Amino acid sequence: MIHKKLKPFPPHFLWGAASAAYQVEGAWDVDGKGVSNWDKFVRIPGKTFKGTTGDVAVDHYHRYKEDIQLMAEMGMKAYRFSVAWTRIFPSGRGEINEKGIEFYEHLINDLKAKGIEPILTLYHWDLPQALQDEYGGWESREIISDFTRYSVELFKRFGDRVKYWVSLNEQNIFTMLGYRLGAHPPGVMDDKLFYQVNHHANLANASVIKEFRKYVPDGKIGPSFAYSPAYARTSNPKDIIAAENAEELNSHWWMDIYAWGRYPKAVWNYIESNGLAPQIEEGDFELLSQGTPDFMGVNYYQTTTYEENPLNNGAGIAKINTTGEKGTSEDTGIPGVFKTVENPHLERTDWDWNIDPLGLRIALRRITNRYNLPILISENGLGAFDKLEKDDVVNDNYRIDYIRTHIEAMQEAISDGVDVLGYCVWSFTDLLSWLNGFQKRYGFVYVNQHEEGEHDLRRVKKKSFDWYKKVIASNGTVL
Ligand code: BGP
Repeated sequence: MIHKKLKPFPPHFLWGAASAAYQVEGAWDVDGKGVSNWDKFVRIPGKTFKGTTGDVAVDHYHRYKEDIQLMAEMGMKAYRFSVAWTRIFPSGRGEINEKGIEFYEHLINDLKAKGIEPILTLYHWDLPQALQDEYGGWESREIISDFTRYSVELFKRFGDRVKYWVSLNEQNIFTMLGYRLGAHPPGVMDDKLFYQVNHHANLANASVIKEFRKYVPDGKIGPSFAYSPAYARTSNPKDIIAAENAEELNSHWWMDIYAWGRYPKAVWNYIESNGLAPQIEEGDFELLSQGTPDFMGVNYYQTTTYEENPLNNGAGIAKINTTGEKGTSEDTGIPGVFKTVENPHLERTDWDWNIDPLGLRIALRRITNRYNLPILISENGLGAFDKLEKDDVVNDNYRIDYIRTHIEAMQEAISDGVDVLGYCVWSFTDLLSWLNGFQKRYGFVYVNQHEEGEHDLRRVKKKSFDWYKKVIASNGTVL
């Protein structure tokens, strides 16, 4: 559909950028912070690119003032960040660490003073290690009350100033990589446990949303889902059903429960017949239906194309590209269900991520059609090798192209009738990429941080910085 005239972005549109505590803060053992699962995992040899850790990350903990000053200079309207649970409750529960509260207190106040709307993520993957050791973290239902207690503390402390909250960041990714691919902590590969862990995370998500209503009645909360719309490789019905399987298993499985408190039927019956269904207890679905969100947070990076995957000798779990050597990722699948395949119509990044702006419009329309909820684009951006040139210049024209085309697609979707609350680019400063180290960069601000060699952590504005500044100032009319 071509619109003769595009709808403008709404007047208070949240033009922003996003980050996560472990990826920016550093100061991993400072001011009473406890040890998280990531603090531990990165110390296991071979787990991250060149053994990178977030011990220092980009030192945002000590340099947040400078970073916020840069955000203000850019004119940013919103900043999405996450709280490190281990700063607030070093052992996950029990005594509160006031020093941790103080840090976020200052961060939030500083943002507000500069007219930047804070968007607070409660959980962006850094689980207190103490809870993993004590009861297996997400593997136990005990996590529900501990996560709720921690979240309620933040609602009480910051609910008067923070109006936008993200509950869980990319539950689909942290559980998939943690419990199916074994690539994130706790490094497990167990399909049945994967579904059980997800059920607990769903309950924890619903429980905090339910509590949120009591403490922050005028706020908005939702999870951030990593949505990669499924395409079929051909019009062969066998490829179409493979893509439908992927859409249901990889997306509706999570978004249906968030929005409606129920699991999609086809997936439930599939996992049940394969002995993978989670244990449900009385009252679970009641809680799930009471804890529904105000918006769907969407982290969009790419679409995925699927084809038929035979049951016998079909493709299974395969290698992911964490080096930036183009073409080193392999197609992956579930035998008898689907298999991924390269899309010949799309360019790929050096990490083999498809570049597909139109896919964002498709994503936004599909979510709107199915759930009819407002959408916060909580992440979107391009990971690339940036080059710091002479006189501190970074010419990241490829990033400008990526973001521009995605903003255009977002405006098309708004014109289609999608209610988009805001757009957070991943990321503001460069930061640590979980498995890819500091070489995979996303920021508008270059940070001189590397695995090896000179790294004085200085901040350098990239070309995209000035470009996005103009986008914001013109409310998306100058792209
Ligand atoms: C999302 C995560 C972010 C961020 C981003 C980029 O899945 O929510 O934390 O890391 O992806 O991913 P990567 O660093 O692997 O390129």
